[in-house]
Amino acid sequence: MSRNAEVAAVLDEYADLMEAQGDDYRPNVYRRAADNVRDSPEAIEDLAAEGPEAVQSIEGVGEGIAEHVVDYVETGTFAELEEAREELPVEMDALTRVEGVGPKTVKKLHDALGVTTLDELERAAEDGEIREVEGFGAKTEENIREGVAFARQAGERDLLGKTRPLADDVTDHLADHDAVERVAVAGSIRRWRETNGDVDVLAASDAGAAVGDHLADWERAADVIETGETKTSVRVNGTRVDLRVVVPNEFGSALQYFTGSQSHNVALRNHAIAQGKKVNEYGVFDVDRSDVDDPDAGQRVGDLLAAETEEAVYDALGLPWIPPEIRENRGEIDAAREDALPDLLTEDDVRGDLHVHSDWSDGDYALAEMVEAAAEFGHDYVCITDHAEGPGVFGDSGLSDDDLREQADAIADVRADADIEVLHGVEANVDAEGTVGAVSDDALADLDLVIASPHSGLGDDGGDQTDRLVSAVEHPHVDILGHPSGRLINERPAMEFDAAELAAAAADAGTALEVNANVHRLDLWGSAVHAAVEAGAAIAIGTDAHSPEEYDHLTYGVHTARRGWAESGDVLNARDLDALRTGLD
Ligand code: DGT
Ligand code: CA
Ligand code: CA
Ligand code: ZN
Repeated sequence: MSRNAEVAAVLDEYADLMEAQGDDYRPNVYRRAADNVRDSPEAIEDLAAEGPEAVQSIEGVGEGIAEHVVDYVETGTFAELEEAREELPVEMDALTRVEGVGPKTVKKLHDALGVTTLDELERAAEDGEIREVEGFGAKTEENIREGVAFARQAGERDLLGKTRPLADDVTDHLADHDAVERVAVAGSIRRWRETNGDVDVLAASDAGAAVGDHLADWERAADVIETGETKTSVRVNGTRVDLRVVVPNEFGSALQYFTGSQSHNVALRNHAIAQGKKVNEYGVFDVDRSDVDDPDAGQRVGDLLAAETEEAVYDALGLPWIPPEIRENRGEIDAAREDALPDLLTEDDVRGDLHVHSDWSDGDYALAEMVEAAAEFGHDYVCITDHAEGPGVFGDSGLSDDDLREQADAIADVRADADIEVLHGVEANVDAEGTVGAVSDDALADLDLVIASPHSGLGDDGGDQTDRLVSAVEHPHVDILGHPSGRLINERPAMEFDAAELAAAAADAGTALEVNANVHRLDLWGSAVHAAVEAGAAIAIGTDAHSPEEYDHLTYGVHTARRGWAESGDVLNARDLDALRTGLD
């Protein structure tokens, strides 16, 4: 397997160490290089073997960084990194995972208190030592104490944005083998859960051992954890991949079982028992008419009713097939029994993207490029929503009233040449008081669409943030509440809020709640979307694209909305242009 992620992590560590020492410029250069190494389709060790010039073919990698990479690939380190580690001997990666703790904070706490690990940071916070350090207070100390617990869990589960493509690569690799009759992704990835403990893959074959070996022999499999007839586990890029191989005529029941969720399976089993049936990974069995106590029968007890396909498994239990996204034991079995399953949104239903950035704020591409890419993607319309000025991650790049007026003219020009409809919106900040700013109400009124998103004061005061979000959805010019919780998965916890109360307020105000499709956010998520759908609030799926390829994130947004039982009628951007405009008035 390639070592790109490992090399990128080392470049990031070195960037942090330089930043801790007060270097303001080079860290960003190294971080950009690290991102590009991570995303490069070429194996970094192959490039390094050719020498520094080959490494420099990766964008953003200059001569100096390329030499470090070559040294690192050959020897496991490079001289400057060792010096920097000696100067500040801390577990930088673990410590900076704590919300609000950056490299400079790490250095201050190291120099003042000798903190080098997450455990030591936690102890210092619990013992009240941090508040005594200059520049820190009791509140910061409390935030750090809370952040440590979150940082511990973070990193244990992988983002769907990493595991989903990996799972697809694994299934492609397995499908190449002649003895494989069927192959499918199972587990939490098939349910499109936003984080995953591992990659579960199921294959149908009569030659289990050969299929297991085929996975173990995959060039990207770094470690082989176990291998055998029915189960093989390997590690790819730090992620565990579990393969089960079953006989073809039990593929459906195995797929049902290994898709989960565990609580869905428990509920399904109880439903089966109530009918005198038994369901497990080997099939659905009628156990009324057979000797369930036969010790030789094992799990395959009674008359086999179904096993080959998932549809047949559910059908044998008197149920329609249930989409994996909603197999979370949130009422789907009752709904299936009553033939009242939702007709879930599909990607084809989505007509446009309502959350898109250009180089007018922090995007990297011109208006015309983003619009053309939206048309190529197949959208009927796109809404440009650059950041308004105000606090947030985008510094000084936000738009003022004047900028927005100027942008309106630029969009009119682009619209004239575009194949699709181009709407003009903005993404404004919602501050801790629920105020939408910093542009004026008049400027907001002139726009086609206004997204209000929390970017500042995210849970700083702790406690419930429902009021703040409700006042944003009640703002007369706000059409969409963007990434409502402000979470960054594994990095920053979601704000606390009452999903049902927010949903009711959004439904009353006619404001949509966003499913932000960025894989670091997926915000709102399944259960909160479900609350919105139940309350009759509209959902808006936005990719938050900052570049053309990010339009592809739509699929994550759609499947997340499906986890919340959303139908096309619930979704603002599943409407055609006329209906959308009516909704935005
Ligand atoms: P994850 O990996 O933590 O993201 O979540 P899952 O749902 O992929 O769980 P995993 O990988 O442990 O197992 C895959 C599926 O296999 C799980 O969703 C249901 C089924 N399964 C595994 N172990 C058990 C079990 O002990 N009882 C039941 N009922 N089902 C299980
Ligand atoms: Ca799993
Ligand atoms: Ca597993
Ligand atoms: Zn945005």
